[in-house]
Amino acid sequence: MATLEGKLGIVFGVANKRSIAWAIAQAWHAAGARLAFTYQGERLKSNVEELAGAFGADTLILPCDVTRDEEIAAVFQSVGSTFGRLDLMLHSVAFAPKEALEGRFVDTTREAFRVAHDVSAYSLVALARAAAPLMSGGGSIVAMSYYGAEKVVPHYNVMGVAKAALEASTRYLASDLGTQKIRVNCISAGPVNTLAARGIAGFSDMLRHYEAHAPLKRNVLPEELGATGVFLASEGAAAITGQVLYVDCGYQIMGM
Ligand code: 0WE
Repeated sequence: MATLEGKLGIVFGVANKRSIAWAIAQAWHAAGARLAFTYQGERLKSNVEELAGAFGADTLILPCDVTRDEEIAAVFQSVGSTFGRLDLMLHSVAFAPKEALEGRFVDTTREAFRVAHDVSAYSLVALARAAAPLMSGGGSIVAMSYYGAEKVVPHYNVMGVAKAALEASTRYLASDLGTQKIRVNCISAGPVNTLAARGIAGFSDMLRHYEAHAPLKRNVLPEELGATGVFLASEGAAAITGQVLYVDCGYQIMGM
């Protein structure tokens, strides 16, 4: 495995042990990175403290609602004074109101559209802008996407449009930040049974559909997303920026 020895990173989006953010954080940590974590709301504070606390009692754990500029500023203030520098950032944050992920896309309200884009896409721009001044030796920013950004997946609806904005933002950020040796990429993951997927009608049918149709005839494992996260953070990916990497057992290449 590539080494991230001496690298300093921040992880947005751990909710519990099943989170993709946690899988990538564990892989970054195992490769030698020192990490800071943020949590969204008091509800998730103890989960993140219990998980990230395993990396040492001095692990930096900070609250961050990514829709609040002052909370983002406070996070990078703390990271700056504790780490002095930053090399890695993981964005694994998304939200659309539940009603928007049911029924027809055409019925998406202005408010659901705004919230989905604010939390799931604009947040990458705001976090990248705040992280960049700390990435004095260059850096790697990784964001999580999904196939619904490019093709219609039933009920993914406004989240698909927000992921399309996230992927386009990745390209514009990669262009702006390339001169500072900061790379920005997306991992487009196949479906994973996380808190975000729980309660989505038909999710287990979707897992079976991927098993039947993906070239590898199975679903992606969280540790495989971790390994891709390590690759994108490593020197092996030094010439890769602005890309969407499909980690989906090949599902995305199929036409039928
Ligand atoms: O990006 C996602 C899910 C993100 C998500 C999940 C929820 C559930 C709870 C965003 N907002 C909410 N809001 C809630 O209230 N995925 C890639 C997983 C996912 O979600 C789907 C999928 C897949 C796959 C929703 C409908 C159809 C497919």
